[in-house]
Amino acid sequence: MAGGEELKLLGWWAPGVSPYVLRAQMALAVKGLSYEYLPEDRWCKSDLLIASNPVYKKVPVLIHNGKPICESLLIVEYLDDALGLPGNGKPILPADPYSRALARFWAAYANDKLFPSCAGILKTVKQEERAGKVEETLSGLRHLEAILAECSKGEVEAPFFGGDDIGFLDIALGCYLPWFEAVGRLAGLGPIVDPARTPKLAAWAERFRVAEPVKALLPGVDELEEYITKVLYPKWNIAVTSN
Ligand SMILES: N[C@@H](CCC(=O)N[C@@H](CS)C(=O)NCC(=O)O)C(=O)O
Repeated sequence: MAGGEELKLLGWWAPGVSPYVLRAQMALAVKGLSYEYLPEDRWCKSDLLIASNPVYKKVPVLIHNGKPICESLLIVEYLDDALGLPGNGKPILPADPYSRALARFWAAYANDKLFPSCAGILKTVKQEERAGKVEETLSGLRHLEAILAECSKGEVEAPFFGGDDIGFLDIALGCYLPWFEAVGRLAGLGPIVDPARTPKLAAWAERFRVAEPVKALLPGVDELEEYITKVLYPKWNIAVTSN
């Protein structure tokens, strides 16, 4: 609980595997806010989750002084708006309106296009469809490479999309890094964020992975692979094959 504020996060039972929950946790960590983590189970959702997110019944949901906020990107923005008090870390969103709009655009792109394409690599079985998903993913990463180059146009290269500090787009994209790695391994593709194809993005990923305070939240890729194959493959009706 932060300075009289009550914060609860409805999250996932398996830590780190939901990029959306991870995103909310990263934002809370960057803000230095403490909160109560309430794990949810897909097969047995709590009354609190159903009451808090009656439309989608999905996590994460942040509950701030009893008021629920749904959708991971909105939670990140909300933390900045509602709890951007002095002492609660630096702002996550850029101050400049145009930079804010750009950060929001690319965060939505990562959410709606890039990650579904990447997860789609594992969900598609037909060779041709899978190759299409791989190309969509790599093309998305090339876009982000260009954006990162744009953010780092100054004389000294900025370490993050947010400049010297982790910002909105860093969190929006960084929560997918374990997934990119796991998908690359499971699909036998090698690194998806590959220094040979997208060198700036690969260097950013390396910096982000070890950055405080997000590094402690990132799951091990072995654990994530196990979750994908044991929990998600059956849900997606995918037979486990040895790669
Ligand atoms: N667009 C949502 C996606 C949230 C989402 O898909 N959450 C998954 C966990 S990874 C969930 O709650 N799944 C439960 C279900 O589908 O019933 C966000 O960004 O918060």
